[in-house]
Amino acid sequence: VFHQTGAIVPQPGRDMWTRNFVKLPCSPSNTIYQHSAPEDEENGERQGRGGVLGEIFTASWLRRRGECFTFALCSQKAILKYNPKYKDQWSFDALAEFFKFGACEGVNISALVQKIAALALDLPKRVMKGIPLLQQGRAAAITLSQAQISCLLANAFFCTFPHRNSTSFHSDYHTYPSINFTRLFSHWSERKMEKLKAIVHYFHVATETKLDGLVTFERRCLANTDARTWSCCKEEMNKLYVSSCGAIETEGSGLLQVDFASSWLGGGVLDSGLLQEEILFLMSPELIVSRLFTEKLQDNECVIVTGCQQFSTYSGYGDTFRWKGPYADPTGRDGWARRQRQVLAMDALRFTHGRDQYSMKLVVRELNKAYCGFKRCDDIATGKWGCGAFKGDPQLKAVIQLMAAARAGRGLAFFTFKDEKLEHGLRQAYRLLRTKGTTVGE
Ligand code: AR6
Repeated sequence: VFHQTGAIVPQPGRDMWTRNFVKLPCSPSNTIYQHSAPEDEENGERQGRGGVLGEIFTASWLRRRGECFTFALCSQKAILKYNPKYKDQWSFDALAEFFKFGACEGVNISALVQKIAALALDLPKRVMKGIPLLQQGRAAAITLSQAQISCLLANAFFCTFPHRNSTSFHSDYHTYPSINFTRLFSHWSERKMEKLKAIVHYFHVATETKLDGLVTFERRCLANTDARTWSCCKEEMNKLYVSSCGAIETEGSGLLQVDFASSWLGGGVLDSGLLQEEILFLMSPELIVSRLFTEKLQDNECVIVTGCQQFSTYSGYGDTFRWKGPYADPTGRDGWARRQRQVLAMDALRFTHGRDQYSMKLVVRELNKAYCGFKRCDDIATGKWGCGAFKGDPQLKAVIQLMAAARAGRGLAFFTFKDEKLEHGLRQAYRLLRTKGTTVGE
């Protein structure tokens, strides 16, 4: 909430350990937090910080005493203390390898880990009110401050979120994406190293500067619209800009930027995935917190995030992806102190056999998905949505998005990502549709 001085302060409230809310690590109902006392309580400074959260702090404490523990080991120890069940299952080789460098682009990693621990410990002060889940079938929005998000992500770094590690059908959160960073720390690869650079850089900025804006996460659900509704649409094609140069996040700034999402928001961002969505989440890690509370998207749903900040720049894609460096985000803020950036996460259908996608039922599913995100929004920056990992037909998907935008009364900026054939084909098709005054229904 906004304090009368204009400062943003956490909204008071109470802990909610129920099925409609995020179970927070610091909740009095979190038994693992309550039961495990730190082992070396001689250090008075840690007293009162409680349970395993205090244990995280051990890392910095040991460092000051000059004990020869590596930080990777300390972090690992803290994480396993929270998750004793996984002692023999989780590996931390990627984290250990990353920590071997000691520094990343001038940031001392050990010192930073200490700060991330302190940030994680701040949770009870920063998040005083239960965070409601954005559940399937319910349109709802949550607004968090950037300070709260950084604190929640610091907890995700130390894997402290309870009940979030099991993917079993019977577990509380089996329809939610993972949030604890476990998989990011295991199974070393070049990709993981680059990802960790982006994450570590985010925490560096979050602990060194005051992030004082807000971010809103809105789940949208579209009421049932069937093929008949679409065939009655009288709108003609709206504005279209097509280019084979540029990318959604750069040339499309100021527009509603489409995230080629997974129904599990963020897809493989906390694992090995490094496609459009994962890269977007790494450049703007505040998006990762959406995984904490956004249930898997259904066919008629999407999520719009307003206000996230970009912290890094990158080059390459997939295996060639590299974290390039810091990004000083010049994007202005709206009346709610949110960055004027809107990201629309919408998941296309994944096809194994390409020909399946031309069935009207599936075309309508894609039309509805796009329309759900496009309506009541700004003009849209998009591209080959669903046409990489998900194997969609770029021409069909382009026309689907054009139709959804027309029905929503929005213009489309379409970045074909170096695909000149699609660029020319789309221009031609568009010209034809415009000249003939073809409607969405037709
Ligand atoms: N701007 C414009 N176009 C881009 C950009 C960009 N920044 N980056 C990539 N493209 P893909 P999908 C083009 O495969 O098929 C993730 O794991 C590029 O030509 O990411 O919907 C998600 O989590 C690329 O081939 O989207 C999902 O699980 C094409 O866009 C899954 O992938 C499609 O990008 C979604 O797969």
